[in-house]
Amino acid sequence: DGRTGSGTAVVTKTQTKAKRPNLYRVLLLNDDYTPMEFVVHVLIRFFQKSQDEATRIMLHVHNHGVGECGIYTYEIAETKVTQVMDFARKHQHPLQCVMEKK
Ligand code: TYC
Repeated sequence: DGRTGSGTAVVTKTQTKAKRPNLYRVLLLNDDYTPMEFVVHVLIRFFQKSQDEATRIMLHVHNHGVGECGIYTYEIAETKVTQVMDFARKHQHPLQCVMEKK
């Protein structure tokens, strides 16, 4: 009824502004040891890239040091980073995957 036990009125405003979710960029970092084919596989498996797009991104990371895998909401970005880091560790590759606020 709009009143708390303390007799204080509570006014709730209907949400009007559509608020955009915070987005995060998931990045792969270059290193000297992870095989190129492994990185391509990671991009296909965890980021739904085609063979050609995965190869393009892998070569970009190889040549520039860092590259974008995708842009996601916080929870999804965090899940991707964990999946890639667990997969790389399992195969004993030093591949690093990080997220940054867009
Ligand atoms: N630089 C690695 C090599 O020459 C390939 C590589 C690409 C590693 C992208 C990591 O995120 C990476 N084998």
